[in-house]
Amino acid sequence: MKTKAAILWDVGQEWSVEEIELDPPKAGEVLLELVGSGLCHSDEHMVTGDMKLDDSVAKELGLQQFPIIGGHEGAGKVLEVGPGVTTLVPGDHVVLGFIPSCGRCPSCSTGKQNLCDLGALLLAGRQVTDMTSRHHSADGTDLGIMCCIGTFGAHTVVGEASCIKIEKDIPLDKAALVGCGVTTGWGSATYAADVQSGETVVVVGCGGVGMNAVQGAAMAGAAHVVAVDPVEFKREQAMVFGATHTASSMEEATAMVGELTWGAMADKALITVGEGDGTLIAPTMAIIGKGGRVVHTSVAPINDIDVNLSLFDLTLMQKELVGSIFGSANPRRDIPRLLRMYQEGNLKLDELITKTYSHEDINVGYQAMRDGENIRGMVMYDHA
Ligand code: CXF
Ligand code: ZN
Repeated sequence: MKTKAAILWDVGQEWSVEEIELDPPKAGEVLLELVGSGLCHSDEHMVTGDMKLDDSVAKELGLQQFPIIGGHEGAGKVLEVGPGVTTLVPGDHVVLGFIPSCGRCPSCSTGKQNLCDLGALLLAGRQVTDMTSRHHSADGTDLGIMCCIGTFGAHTVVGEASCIKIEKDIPLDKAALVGCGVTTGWGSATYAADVQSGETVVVVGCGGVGMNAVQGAAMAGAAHVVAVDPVEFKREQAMVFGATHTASSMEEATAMVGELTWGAMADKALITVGEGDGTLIAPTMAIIGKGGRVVHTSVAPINDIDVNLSLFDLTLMQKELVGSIFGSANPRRDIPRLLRMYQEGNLKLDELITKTYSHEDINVGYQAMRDGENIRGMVMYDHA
């Protein structure tokens, strides 16, 4: 079938919205009509080249990252299922998890679906089922798909492992956000940081992920949630999502946390800035106290290895620095769970969407993200 998708032909270019040819689903795959897609910073990492594998590495692994259909925060309806699909039928509503979860690998079978072995294919851009492409440009070029899903297409074909079935009365545009930003932020606070009631928590960076870390920390009962962001609008919004205090810089936040805790400093800090940066580690480790934990959720440039960190302080203050992918959450449990919380009025999703854009205006949406205007922008597809 023919459909439209936003393609990144190479690093440094704009998203190009084009008609593409989409093959029918093969074994273990499903064809979806998507409602739209969140504009997450991780797709921007493809544009800047921060997530580009070295050519030699890509060649060795037999991967071709570009051209690629972006997008990894989507939801939609199942139109068709391929042979052997057992858990979905046409008409089902699904959220796409940005990490597939097969349910059978060692990680999935031990409650760590965010570490599913199929995640190894996240940057491969091909179908998780057989490493080939169902998506092709008008001139017949095979197109990769971001995170094995490519939600910048109005339709897509994905592996059953990427689909989380949800109730049909949940608005699909809100549900889409739970495929990445919401679960990543909320899980970073509740699972990775393991925020406990009464704790002091600092969230560094309040975009689509950080805002949900604020929301998760507040929900877990933190006494103080200090939201740090240089953008005033984001600080204001953080108060709506449960922050108790805001700061525009780490210096300001450090002084504030010192006062709030009578010098004990924070129990937990979460790094959720749009682009991970090794120079942020030392100031964030300094904002937590003895036995505290810093969770690193941001995606940093793929080849960066430099970090500034006081190993003296790490040892003597027995601090922890941990990474977290997908908020250390289990997509098959947590996506439906978060959506249930939304339906019952206990999780904010509507307030996350600052602005929606037409498919054609996707680059306008990304410019707004760069300019700090959006908590979450979304592109919405016209299926009329
Ligand atoms: C990212 C993590 C790295 C691969 C792409 C998706 N997570 C969320 O945006
Ligand atoms: Zn994302």
